[in-house]
Amino acid sequence: MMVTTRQRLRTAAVVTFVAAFVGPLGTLRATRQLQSPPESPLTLWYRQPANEWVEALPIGNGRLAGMVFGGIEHERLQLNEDTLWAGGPYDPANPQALDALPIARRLIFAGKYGEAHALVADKMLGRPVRQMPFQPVGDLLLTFPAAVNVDGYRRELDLDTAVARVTYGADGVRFVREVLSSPVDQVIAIRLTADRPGRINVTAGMSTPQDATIAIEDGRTIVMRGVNAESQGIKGALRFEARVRVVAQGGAVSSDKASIAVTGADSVTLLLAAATSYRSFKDVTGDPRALTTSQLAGAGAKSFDALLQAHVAEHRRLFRRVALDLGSSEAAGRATDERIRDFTRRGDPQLAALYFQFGRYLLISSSRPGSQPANLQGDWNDQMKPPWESKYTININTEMNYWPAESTNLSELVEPLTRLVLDLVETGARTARVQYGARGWVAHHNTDLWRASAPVDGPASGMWPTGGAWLCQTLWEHFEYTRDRAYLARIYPALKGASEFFLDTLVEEPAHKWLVTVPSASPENRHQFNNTTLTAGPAMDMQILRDLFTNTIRAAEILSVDRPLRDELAATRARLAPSQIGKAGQLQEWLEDWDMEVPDLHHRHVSHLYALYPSAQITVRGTPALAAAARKSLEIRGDNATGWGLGWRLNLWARLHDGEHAYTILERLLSPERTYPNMFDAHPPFQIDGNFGGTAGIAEMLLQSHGGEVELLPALPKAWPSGAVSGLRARGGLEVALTWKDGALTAAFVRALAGQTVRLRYRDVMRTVNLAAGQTYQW
Ligand code: FUC
Repeated sequence: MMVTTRQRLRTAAVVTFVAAFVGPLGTLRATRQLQSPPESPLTLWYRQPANEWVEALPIGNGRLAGMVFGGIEHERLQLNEDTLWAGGPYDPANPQALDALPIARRLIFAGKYGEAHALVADKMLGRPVRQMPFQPVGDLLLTFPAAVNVDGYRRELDLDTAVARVTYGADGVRFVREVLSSPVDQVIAIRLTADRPGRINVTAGMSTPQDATIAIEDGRTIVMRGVNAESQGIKGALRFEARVRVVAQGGAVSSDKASIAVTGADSVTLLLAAATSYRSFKDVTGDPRALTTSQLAGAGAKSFDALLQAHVAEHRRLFRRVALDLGSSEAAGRATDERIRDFTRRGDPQLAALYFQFGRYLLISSSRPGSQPANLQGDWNDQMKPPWESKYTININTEMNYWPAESTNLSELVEPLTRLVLDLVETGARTARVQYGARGWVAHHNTDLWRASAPVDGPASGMWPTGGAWLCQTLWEHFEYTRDRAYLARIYPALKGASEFFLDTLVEEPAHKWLVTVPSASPENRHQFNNTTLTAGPAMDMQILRDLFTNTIRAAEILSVDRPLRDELAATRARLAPSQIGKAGQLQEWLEDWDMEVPDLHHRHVSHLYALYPSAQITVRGTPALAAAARKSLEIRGDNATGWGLGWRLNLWARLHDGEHAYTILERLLSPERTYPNMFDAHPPFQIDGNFGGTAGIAEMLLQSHGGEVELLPALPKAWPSGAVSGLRARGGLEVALTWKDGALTAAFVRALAGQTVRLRYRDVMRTVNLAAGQTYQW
């Protein structure tokens, strides 16, 4: 008999003790009465304000994001708008690359990797050699009077409502602060209330690291107006504006040059709008003033309760599609930071479920139709020079961000990535033409707001032409899950153009006459020669191109177009270098069997295992010898990696049907070394991909759908003996609910969104069922 989370929480709610701490953001010295845990188990919560940024709680509507610190006397709401990046429209394609290309190829085939590296560095990288950073808007700062006799402090983020809340008592009054970023009304709304009238006193101001001015308009609106920064010689071309309207219920409102003060109010509502002049990667003629003014006018016409209701309803429409119960324990009643600290030691299945749902929450909050895709930090960044520019790294990280989108029923959130790829079809065509003399389009290992597509950073990471092709696979997955033919027609030019680029640039390698990419790399993993990654035909490239060509052929068939192209792609696919098993029994990462001689055997990237996950070219049942080799490679790489490195390994072990090993990886991911107190993934530093890889991995442990089968509980670990999940999606347009007990399936419901024949598997039992659209099969 399982004890429900709610029951556990009730037991834990009676704890009281005296804790002493001093935070720089408030004078909270002694909390006499500990807050009981929040009602909803899907809540992150803390007994103290955030001190570090990675303790603050993220909110976002896909576009407008904030980090809530929850200080008692000083609230800091750190703000991002997802089009506020440095620079302006630019084209980094380097015309010198074309002449250098054949030389680089000859050098690589001759084993002169050092010379090739020097040539690429000199002639083939984009100009500028780095891309533009994503940057913060600034902070909204709320100052409250000195608080005395503080008790019952709690700071929380309710994943089910997408509202951050701070509650505490001071001098006998209970204060509540609620913060949300509404996808409906396009504003951040903050409400300050107290349980006694006339007790809200607050001063609101803003600060920013940007080149901006801050002023007060009409006595009740703070206006920050600025221009974005230059970077790498690319001048800032954006204008941006943020507006904060302060509305007091009761009390008095006054303002000085840059702040607004409210005294003696019953409650206060603050509405914040922010926008830039970005319209697309080539159009910066938007009007941030008009946008923010109309957003404030729209939101200002509604009550906070009306904003809240619309916000919660829209959030729940997506969030509530999936419910996951992995069981619970006493630990579930404790504060989130304490639980992360103790996850491995105590076992805490509900924390794994919370982590899973937090990943879904983050995707809903950072990627919605009309917004930019989730970048390396989702939408949350407080630095002008963030790690790796907080951009789109497309040699694993951006793809990983979208791994949970389909399987955890958030399909429409892929839309921003679809649009990014369609932009790259245009910018990447320039790079293909100028640097390779090729048709189609290409993107290398990074892109940014301006859809830059040339190789950047340096030869070792940048000289990899397969980033765009991998992104195409993410779009193809959207079709696989939805079978949306109109979507397929929309993305077909991307698939076709990416394929054409490789038809024009694949080269026959001298030893076996296979067709290979060159110059290229197995992302970021240096081989043993000349301290470089540069090579020809790394396994990952061959795998990605096998998928790309196969998908393009199938798309052309479904759409009844391009017959000759299909034949050409099939013929070219047959000549790609095959998967090879090396002398250690491993899946070879390169054309040659170098794997055991490389400087870093435990490298974080596991690029050559792309074929096992996210692709399904290698499967345990379909290709057992290759699956065994992939397993060997994974063992050689080892279990220690960056946050996203663990996220990938988690999915790989799930695909190998090894639930116990997958679970040990999850334990590493959910440890304080890889998860910050606010549950953000630690590369370290913070990088959001590990969160998304973790969410996808948990789904993959419970349900898989590839190789023509839907498999129930393929990698269930002992740590989750009983549980239930509903709303997971499987390829083909299926929705699945499962329950299990004592480690065995008790029931499954499989609903077909479109009529089809489904092959269902649980362990060794296979059932083939014919389902009409809307019909549910019960196992
Ligand atoms: C890739 C990785 C790094 C980091 C960066 C953003 O280059 O190799 O670990 O995640 O992306």
